[in-house]
Amino acid sequence: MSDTQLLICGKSFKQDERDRLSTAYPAVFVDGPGDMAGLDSTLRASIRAVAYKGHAPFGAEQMDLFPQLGVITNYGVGYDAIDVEAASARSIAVTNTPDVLSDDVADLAVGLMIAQARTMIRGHAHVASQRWAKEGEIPLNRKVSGSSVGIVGLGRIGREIADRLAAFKCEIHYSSRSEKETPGWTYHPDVVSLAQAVDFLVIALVGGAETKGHVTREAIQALGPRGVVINISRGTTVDEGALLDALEAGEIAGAGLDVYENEPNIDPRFLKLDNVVLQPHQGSGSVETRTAMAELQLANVAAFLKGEPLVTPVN
Ligand code: 8YV
Repeated sequence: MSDTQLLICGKSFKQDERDRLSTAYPAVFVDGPGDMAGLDSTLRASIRAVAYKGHAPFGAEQMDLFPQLGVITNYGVGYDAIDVEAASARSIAVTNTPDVLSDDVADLAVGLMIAQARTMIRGHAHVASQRWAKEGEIPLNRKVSGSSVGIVGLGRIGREIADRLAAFKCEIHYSSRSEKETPGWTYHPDVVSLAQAVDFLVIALVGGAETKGHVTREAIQALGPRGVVINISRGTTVDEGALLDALEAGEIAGAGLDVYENEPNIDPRFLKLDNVVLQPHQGSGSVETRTAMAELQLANVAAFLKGEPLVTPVN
């Protein structure tokens, strides 16, 4: 019988995060869910908790490898990689790391809007390549303050984005499953009417099957030639082919993206565009926030192993 109760799964865990977990509890590490079956069966039989980080699917097949598994603690607010229904059916709890990352993700969304509209990437290249002195100013660009913005999904992160943009004197519109109590923001029951009403469409939906392709080709086209798509949620929430078609054809003005359908090997069509600002899924990636996420994940592992209530349960 092994005394290892914790499985740390995810090659994107930083060494200090792994160390913190394995100092707290005897642990074994695998790169991803695909490596779990390779663990020794005696070891698998003793695992009671998984600390997971990543976006590779973690489903019933993997859960069934661990007869004593009681909790999967996800490092991240989005748990679309984990089959929560399969976990619930096996009485396995799932936890995530909400709230602690909302500020960072909202900051990045606003940063992407400003970087795209004010052509900051071009501006940087103009200075760095010394063209400024030779060629003078870059072309005029586009004002963000006071513009009309549509938030797709007014959850915790969506609200943080809206609050920030309200301070930028933007006109706030939103779509969500139901109308929320908001300070004078305009509700749209569907994403097409939302897109018609605004210039910037900021996607802050949860991921997963439920929201796959939620921002449709029709919605992207409804944005029109001044429209900019900002996505800090999951690549799956947008019809990515339709987005690329619209960007290439100039049917919309541009995009600021932190997430893609195929990460990290994104569609090469993105790389040829000059109307986009692309980030490597770093929404929660500040030292402060990642530390808070790691602590919250460990707190959930600890609560479970001590038989205490979970801090941030999902199911
Ligand atoms: C990732 C995220 O968790 O919280 C989320 O849903 O997408 C990110 O914070 C992070 O990149 C680690 O995989």
